[in-house]
Amino acid sequence: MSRLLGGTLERVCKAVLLLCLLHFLVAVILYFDVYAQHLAFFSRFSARGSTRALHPAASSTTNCSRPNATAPSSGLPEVPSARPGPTVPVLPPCPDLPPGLVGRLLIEFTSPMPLERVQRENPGVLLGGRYTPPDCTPAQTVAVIIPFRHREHHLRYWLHYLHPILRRQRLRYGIYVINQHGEDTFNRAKLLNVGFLEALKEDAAYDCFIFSDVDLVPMDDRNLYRCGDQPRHFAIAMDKFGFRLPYAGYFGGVSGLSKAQFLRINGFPNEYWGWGGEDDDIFNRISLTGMKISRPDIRIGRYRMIKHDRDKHNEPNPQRFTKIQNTKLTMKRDGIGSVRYQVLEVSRQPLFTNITVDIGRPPSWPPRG
Ligand code: UD2
Ligand code: MN
Repeated sequence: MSRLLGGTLERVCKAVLLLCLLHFLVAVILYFDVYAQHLAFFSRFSARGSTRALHPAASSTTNCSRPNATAPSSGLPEVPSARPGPTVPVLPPCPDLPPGLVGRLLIEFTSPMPLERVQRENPGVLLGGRYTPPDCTPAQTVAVIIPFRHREHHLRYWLHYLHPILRRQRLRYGIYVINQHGEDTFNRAKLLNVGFLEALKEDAAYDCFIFSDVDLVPMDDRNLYRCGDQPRHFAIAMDKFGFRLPYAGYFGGVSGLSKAQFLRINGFPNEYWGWGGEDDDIFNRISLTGMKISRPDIRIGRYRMIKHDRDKHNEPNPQRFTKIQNTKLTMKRDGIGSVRYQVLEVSRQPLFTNITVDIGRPPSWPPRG
């Protein structure tokens, strides 16, 4: 009897032991599954971290205290999660029409604008004035080139207004201030050529170049700073011209060319010293190569210019009228292929890259052509 009882007890014990073992096995399996999920979760985070390191501006945060603040929600489709493996998420292409644009903007140049304030307002902009949208992949990489000398006051307003606009436009961009060294006659177009070459040295990915005066701010963020299949003129309706195009062939202020378009016209002329004419020469180059200029809608292409006096080293160029008659002859020899200059300093500031350059001085007698 006791033997029978002992046998039953043994069987029960074995069954219990087996059950325990089974339980333990299930627990182990479940544990590893959860652990694997955790791993995937964390590696997704660290993948984002490394994207930030590669595209530092991706760490941008929305600062709603600044004017023209971006709405926190992007309105873009959710990025598919990287489950189950620890893969880097692929961001969707940026939409053609960026969500969250404001439209017409209030632009004024009376409130004080210390650089520290502008830096505080733009925490998402990375050293050198670089930015990459955190939530989508832009089709282009845009270098904004600003010809510059002694206009720090204008530059602060420009940075204050343009950084939030360019961010809202979901651009991957960099800002290059090309600062003419010395006090010789100013040469805007040559500085723009330098900007093209130097920006490409900084990042070979640039494929769109926006050339902007330092004193011009768009009044509407739907005026998208991108390149198209034709060279683009952005600043078509300025307050100083009564918000109208001053003449049909006007190409001054702010313009944009893709890398291919810029090379096709041999870049800009280097031989326009002093004020005026260089923008007409660029217009001629575009027409002579059979391209057409594209423009935004007149209501969207409005700009405010910061009032200023003519700089004494940017006096009207007396040769400009004859020079613009000869673009056809000069554009082959004078352009991006013939620009000579010396970079004196490259300094990456929080909101822009400053490149100080010696571009020489005008010849003491008028060059041929
Ligand atoms: C007009 C055009 C400009 C150009 C120029 C003739 C407009 C709004 N702009 O400018 O695109 O065609 O005529 O050359 O019509 N700059 C300095 N420091 C100087 C001088 C010039 O930084 O001492 C830069 C700065 O970016 C400035 C730009 O060059 O915005 C054009 O010079 P400007 O503003 O003195 O001449 P403006 O307004 O007549
Ligand atoms: Mn101006």
